Amino acid sequence: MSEFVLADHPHRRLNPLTGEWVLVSPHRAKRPWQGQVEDVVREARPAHDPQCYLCPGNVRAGGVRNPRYATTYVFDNDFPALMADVPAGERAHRGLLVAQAERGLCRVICFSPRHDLTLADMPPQEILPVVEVWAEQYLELGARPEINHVQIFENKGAMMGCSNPHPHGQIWASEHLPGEPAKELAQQQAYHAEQHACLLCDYLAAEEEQQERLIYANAHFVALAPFWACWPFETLVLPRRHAAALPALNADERLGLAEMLHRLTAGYDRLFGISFPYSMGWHQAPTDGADHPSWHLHAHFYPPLLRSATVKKFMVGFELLGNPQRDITPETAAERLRALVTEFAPSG
Ligand code: H2U
Ligand code: ZN
Repeated sequence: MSEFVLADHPHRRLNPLTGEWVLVSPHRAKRPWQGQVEDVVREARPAHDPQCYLCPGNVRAGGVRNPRYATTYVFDNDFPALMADVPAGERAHRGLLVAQAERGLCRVICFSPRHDLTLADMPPQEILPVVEVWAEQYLELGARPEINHVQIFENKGAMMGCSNPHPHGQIWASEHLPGEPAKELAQQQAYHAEQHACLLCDYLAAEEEQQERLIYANAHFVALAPFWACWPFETLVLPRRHAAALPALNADERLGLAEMLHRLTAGYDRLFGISFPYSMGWHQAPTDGADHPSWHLHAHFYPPLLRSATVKKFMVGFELLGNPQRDITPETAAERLRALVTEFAPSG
C-alpha cells in the first residue's frame, strides 16, 4: 500500500484544545477551486430602521428607549437566559438526576448605531470601540462574585438564528464554566503542567513553521484554519503575545485585533459573495478569582456555509453520534480564505 498522505487519505485529527477528534475525508472534495471572487451582494438596508429594536432612539420590547448612542451600546437582555437572583439549590437523585441552580446575566452589545453595517463594513477605527467594550464587559461582569465565566459572542445571519441584521453581539455571563471552556481549561492546564509552556503559544509556533493553514497575520494577531477545524471555513484568531483575556491587550494590540476582524470578516463576505453568516465568540480565562497562566485568549469563528451562499454543512448522522467530519481540508479552506483576506505576509 502507498504511503499515508494527509491530503488524500481519510484520517482523524486531534483538537488539543478540547481533546476531541474530527474525521477528515479529503478524497471526497477533490474538486479544483476556480479562485473566482464573487461581488458581495448587499441587501439594501437603511442606516436607521424605525422598526429595529437596536437602532438609536428606538423602543425595545420591554418599553425602554435606546439612547441616541454614537459608537457602541450595551444593555441587559430583555429576555435573558440567565438571571442574577436565582435561589441557591440543587438536586441529585441516585447521582443520576442531577440539577444545580445557575446564576448569571445576559447583555446585548450594539456594535454601531448604523443599522446597515456589519463588522466587515466597519474600518478598524470603528471596530476599536467594540474591542474596548468587550474588554470592559469582561472586567465588569467577571468582577461579580457569582460570575465565573463571561461568554462574549456574535451570531450573524438569519441562518444562525440571529433575529436582527443590526450589527450586534451578546454576552452570557454565568456562575459555572460552560462545557467548551471547561474542556479547554483542562487541556491547557494539562499541557502547561507537562510542557511548562502554553498550548496555544506552541501551537501558533507549529503553524508558523508549516505556514499551510495561516490565513492572515499582522504584528499582533494571527488568523488560521485550525488543524482540527470541524466547520468548512472555521477559523481561530489569537494574539501572538501570551494574554489570558482582552483587557490584557495594549493599545497597539487592540488596534491590531480591530484590523484583523475587519479583514477576516470582509474576506469571509467575498467567499460566496454574501454577508457571511457565522457564530463567533471569545474564549477568555475564567473569572473565578484564580490565576490562569495556561489560558491563551482566542476567538473561534464557526460559519455554517460549505460550498455556496445556500449550501450549508449539517452536523448530522455520524457527526452527532460519533464525531464531526469534514471533506474539504483545513489546508484548502485556508488557501481560499488567504487569497480573499490578503496574501499572507509574515510580519512583526
Ligand atoms: P440574536 O443576536 O441571536 O439575534 O439575539 C438578539 C437578542 O436581543 C436576543 O437575545 C434580545 C433577544 O432576547 N432582545 C432584547 O433584549 N430586547 C428586544 O427588544 C428584542 C430582542
Ligand atoms: Zn437597527
